[in-house]
Amino acid sequence: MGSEAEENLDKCFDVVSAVVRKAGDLIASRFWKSKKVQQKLSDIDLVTETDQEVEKLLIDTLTAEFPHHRFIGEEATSEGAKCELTDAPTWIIDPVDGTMNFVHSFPHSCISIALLVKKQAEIAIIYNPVLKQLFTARRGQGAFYNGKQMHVSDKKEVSQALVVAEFGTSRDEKKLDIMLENFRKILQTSHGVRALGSAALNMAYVAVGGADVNFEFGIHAWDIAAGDLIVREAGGVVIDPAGGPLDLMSRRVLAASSPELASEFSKLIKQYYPEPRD
Ligand code: LIP
Repeated sequence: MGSEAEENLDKCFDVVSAVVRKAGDLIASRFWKSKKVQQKLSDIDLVTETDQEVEKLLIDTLTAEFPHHRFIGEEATSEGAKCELTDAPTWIIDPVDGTMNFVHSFPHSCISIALLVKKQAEIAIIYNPVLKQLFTARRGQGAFYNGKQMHVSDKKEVSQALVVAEFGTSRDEKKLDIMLENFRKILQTSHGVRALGSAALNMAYVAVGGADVNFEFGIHAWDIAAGDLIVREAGGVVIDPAGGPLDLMSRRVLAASSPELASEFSKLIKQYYPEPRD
């Protein structure tokens, strides 16, 4: 039998797995219908009623079971809640990552949720309820795709890599120029680049070995908290795009199947530092 803390994490995993399934059913039931959409920070940064309802369902359910836990949720933050990570057990939640895809019924959206304790990720789930793709990880216990253990690819060189990257949800001209330059360099040096519109699923695809590198400037903690643990538990690396450790609040991420690939890729791309930080 494990320690009390381990048993508590077991319970956390069971509770969150069940509520993610339930929330996924809600997303799936609305997926092919038209949605009520509102704009957030730009006309390509959207929120729907489903984003808000799913976040509420997740937070209400987890609060009822674990009243001392804290939350960083995408929608609560956009309504003014503080985005503050402390040592307390904290769930970091993106209720619908890939909202633009959800709005258009492009079946590439997911729930992304991670539990951090003392700022260390312990549990991570990414779930695309339309294609029924469930990616899970617990610290030290490996990463799983629909219940089967998964591993990153064996790629070590950019010339052999398939890259997933996004332009993101801002229309900032400076960022657009840097990204176009980066896409050009990646197209000239790698096997190809894909942009499917969900930061969390991009990381999950690196974890499952479908893609070899993912990077993005402008994401938020809720886009990458689950993907970070899932990629690392699948044997990959997650770092700052300029090299060095990932800073969850920096709005920058680079995930890769090997340290060699991450290092070569980080030297290839032009850097961008989004403001403000989370
Ligand atoms: C978005 C991602 C998108 C990424 C953005 C943002 P949202 O999340 O799905 O792929 O480029 O940076 O993170 O707003 O749909 O939850």
